[in-house]
Amino acid sequence: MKYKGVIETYREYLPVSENTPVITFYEGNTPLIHSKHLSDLTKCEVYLKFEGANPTGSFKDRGMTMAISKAKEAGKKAVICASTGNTSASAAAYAAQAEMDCVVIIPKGKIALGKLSQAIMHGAKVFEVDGNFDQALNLVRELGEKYPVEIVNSINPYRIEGQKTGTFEICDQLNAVPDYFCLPVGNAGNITAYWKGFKEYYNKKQIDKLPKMTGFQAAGSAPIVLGKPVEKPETIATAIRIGNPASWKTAVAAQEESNGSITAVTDDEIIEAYKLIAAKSGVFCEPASAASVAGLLKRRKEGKLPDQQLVVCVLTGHGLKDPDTAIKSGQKPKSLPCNTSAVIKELGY
Ligand code: AN7
Repeated sequence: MKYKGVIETYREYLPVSENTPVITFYEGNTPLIHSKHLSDLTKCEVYLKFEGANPTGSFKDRGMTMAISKAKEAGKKAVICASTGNTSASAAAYAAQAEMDCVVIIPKGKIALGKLSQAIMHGAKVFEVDGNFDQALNLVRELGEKYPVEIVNSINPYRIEGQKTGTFEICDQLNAVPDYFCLPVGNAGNITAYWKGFKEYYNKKQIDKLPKMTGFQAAGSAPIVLGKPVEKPETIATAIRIGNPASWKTAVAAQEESNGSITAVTDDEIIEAYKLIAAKSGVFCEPASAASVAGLLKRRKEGKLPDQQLVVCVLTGHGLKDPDTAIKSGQKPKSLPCNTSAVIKELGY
């Protein structure tokens, strides 16, 4: 069967009609990968949902196919977003297919190189500002009010609608519902979307239980954990360098209703998990994505997650998005003369 993308596959769950032009890169249908290594390590059954396999390399594509299709349906000529990188890459690509203008506001110097290259190549009008993501999003909100540009950040409800489809896929792929569902939390759109998706699938009797929503923020950017906005958020995981999440309330609701948790992981824990997932499970995700696994390992260590649970960690973006952090985190290649004995000597075989 030919896979048709998020909108066609989940049409009955989405606010689209026959008049909605479908702007798609056949996003979704991403791999759910069993990790033997992480399962052994945690005494749980751990699966990695690799959202980095989406067409622009992150989960944002699920929401963007909806947001851009609905903007096109409404006759909008331009879209705008603030971004820590992935939203802008996705918006720029979908806007290109829709033949719409895309305006991108990014915090100066804090966007991973891969993401910036995408926005530029897809022809977005990219502006960097002296400010963080939260300030950039305020600017975008103002511009969206004053000018006929559609905001495609996750404050756009169609983004949430599209992103919830990740839930349906996971339950169908597993043929079960995870006990614990781990994911990074930045602007908190994704945890909001996933929880909505689980509840909808439950109400439609596609599943018979709900998971515990287990979100993780970076310790230097953990407003929900601290219970107050962080004015100067910092973390190596630039994707989630966000101090005042737009979907704060719905993230807390997801945590409370699911009897889950939102806690913090340090940059060191993030980088350790980032390297571990790549080296031992063969999946290369970006640092922010590794917060889900870092968090799982931390909660296991703290005794806050029992044995033998079915766990899904969402890996939200591809490792190639941020080559700088990869190169800095790993071993540099060693220079050798170009002959066999030099290589064999190094290997010690
Ligand atoms: C890889 O691109 O906010 O909690 O502007 O890129 O739904 O915000 C990205 C967020 C996790 C956090 N993992 O998701 C943006 C942006 C990756 C991300 C998140 C982001 P939300």
